Amino acid sequence: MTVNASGRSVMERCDILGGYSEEPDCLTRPFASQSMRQANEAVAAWMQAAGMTVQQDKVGNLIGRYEASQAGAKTLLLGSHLDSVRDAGKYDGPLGVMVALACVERLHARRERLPFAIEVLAFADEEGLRYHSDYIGSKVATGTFDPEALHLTDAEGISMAEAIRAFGGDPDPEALQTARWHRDELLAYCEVHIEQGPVLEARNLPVGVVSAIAGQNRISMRFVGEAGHAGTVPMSLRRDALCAAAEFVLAVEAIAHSLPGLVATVGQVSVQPGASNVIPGQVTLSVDVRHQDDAVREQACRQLEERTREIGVARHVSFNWQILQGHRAMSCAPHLVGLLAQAIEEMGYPLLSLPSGAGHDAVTLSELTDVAMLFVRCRGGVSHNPAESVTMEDVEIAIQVLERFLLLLR
Ligand code: HGY
Ligand code: MN
Ligand code: MN
Repeated sequence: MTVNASGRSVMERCDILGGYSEEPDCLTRPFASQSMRQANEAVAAWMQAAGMTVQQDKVGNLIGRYEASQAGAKTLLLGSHLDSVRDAGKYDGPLGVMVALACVERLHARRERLPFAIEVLAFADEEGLRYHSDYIGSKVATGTFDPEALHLTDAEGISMAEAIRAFGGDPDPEALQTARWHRDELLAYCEVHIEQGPVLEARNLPVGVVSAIAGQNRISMRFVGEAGHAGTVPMSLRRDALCAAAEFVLAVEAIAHSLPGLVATVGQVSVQPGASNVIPGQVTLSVDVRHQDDAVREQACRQLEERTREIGVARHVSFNWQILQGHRAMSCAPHLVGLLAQAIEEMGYPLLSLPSGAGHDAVTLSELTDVAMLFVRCRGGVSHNPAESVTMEDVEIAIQVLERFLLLLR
């Protein structure tokens, strides 16, 4: 099987998966949705054709296993996630699963087995679009899932437990807290992912090795003022929740600029009651804060909370500050970074090691085993956007680097 054929197959499969969506005119594939079911069915068939045994676990992760050359061998984990953000690109997640699958397919085509088993993982929820609780799939796989999340409800009021059950999974808290592997069974986890940033393109490099993944917090903020008649309440008597939120959003931006390396984003805002002739009484917004250094990220969260208090006092509005999730920054395993680096250099490409500002399932897997990530150049660094794109040439290079990585692990 030529690497060109493998590259083409990866691109075609990402196109096919890009067609499985909850929305007709854009790609939105949330956790435990019908479109996720379609994606799992397609990937399961491709895995079986590649000589893998396939199963879907209790939360909807898809796992394809390619046996080792001998019994009792350790297992190398590869993969990424199949869920998406809203109006997503088609490579964030699926590219990593398809490149991993392509490497197994090529081993199968050569009737080759390695001295370790390979499990290709297609995680059920990395983005947290439906429940704002991220890494559900990899947390269940690694036994780090918090069963409290089962009570979270989505925009339709469906609890996570109900969604898991409807998807054919088992929402039993005990079951969801039992790791799929014991640490001693594992060799490592390696994830291929688009860079989702501009660095590789700026350096004209097809791939790069990830050194570390930024820590992040996701916060839910609410300002509560007083709804009122837009025509009769004098400006001086208003407790306008949206004006407070607007001041807060600019404060988020200002604090992010003031701390080098910090990124902070308000991605969601909802205004209640949301009528044009009513003074907004309540505004709920999301805050995403990230940094490679946990101390700086924690300092930024403290500053943001302090600014919120100041705005609330000045505008006579109350506020609710709720940290939905927090992840420490993590470093990839040096020996695995070295093997990926060696694989890249053996192919004659200059080596670049770079940190990831985006979160990945590798963060969760690092609780259980050593992790490594390979970044693939994406045009303009654009991601979480339908314009996300990679070239087939770069995908072929990623396949070859991952293949060499497997051989170096032997
Ligand atoms: O938000 C992130 O970093 C990832 O795409 N979930
Ligand atoms: Mn993403
Ligand atoms: Mn991703």
